[in-house]
Amino acid sequence: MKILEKAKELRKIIKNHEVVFIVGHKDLDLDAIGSALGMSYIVEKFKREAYIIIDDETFEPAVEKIINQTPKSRFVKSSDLSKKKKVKNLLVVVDTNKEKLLQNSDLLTEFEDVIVIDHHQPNSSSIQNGMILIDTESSSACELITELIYYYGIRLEPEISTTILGGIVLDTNNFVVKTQAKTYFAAYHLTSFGADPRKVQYYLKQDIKDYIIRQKVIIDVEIIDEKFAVTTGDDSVKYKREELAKVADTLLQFNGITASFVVGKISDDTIGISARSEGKFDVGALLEKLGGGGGPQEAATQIQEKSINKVKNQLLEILK
Ligand SMILES: [Mn+2]
Repeated sequence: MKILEKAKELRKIIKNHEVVFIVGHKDLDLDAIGSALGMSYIVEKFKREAYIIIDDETFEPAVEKIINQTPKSRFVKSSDLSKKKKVKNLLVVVDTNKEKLLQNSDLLTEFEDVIVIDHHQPNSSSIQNGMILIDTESSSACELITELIYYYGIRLEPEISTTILGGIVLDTNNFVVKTQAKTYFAAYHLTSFGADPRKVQYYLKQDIKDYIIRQKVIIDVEIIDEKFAVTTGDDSVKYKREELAKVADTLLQFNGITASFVVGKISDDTIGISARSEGKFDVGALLEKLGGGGGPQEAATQIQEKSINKVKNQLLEILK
């Protein structure tokens, strides 16, 4: 669905509440914090109070930089919600649509009114009640928030524009993945408010050790049928799910590769697969056969298993 079709209704719902709480997924990334901050500007433009719920104890470097430059009064822990609540409270979920992925997975029980603004594929465990604004065609939650900011005619400061641009740059992998005309338009609009692409690159500066770990995963790649890139992580390394996804994104950038699959240990007894596709080959449908899911272009699964090779062989079987 297109978010702008619901923009008027969204404004009405926000104005019908006194306080709006905004929450992203656990392990905040630049898209989650950027869209949450952008949403808080929209809410304040409508003269309502806005707080971002954060329970994460540690932050990845980009998110830490953003949080440190934002006034503390913008954030609230879910344990302190009652101090900020008034009679009419609204919860806006950004950058996820799954209850169990929220900063606090019990949060929904605290709110009668809920809005979800997201770009991820919904499934049976997605939030059902409330106003669900999911556009899986969009690159990022930050792109959706920028569309709203444009529609409502809200002017932004350079700092917050840079943060929101950062979310788009992260989720498109520097305008490579899921980038369409409106993605560039959002980037143009944010840049017109002074968003600084060099500062985005500073936010996204990566740890060289993580980079080397990812390169080691890439080195083992096998090309199947001249179009599928399949690679596996080291047996002794536990990978973050987003690290596997980044490797899959990278593999898609090579000539002839239409889909990529990265298999790696994500905990002692769980193996993850992250898959990416240019779109012709539906990786979501494929990974459903391995208990996972997602969209045609992005999908993942987690399998209770200790042997990476077993999982890789299962994957190869299905690919054939
Ligand atoms: Mn996102």
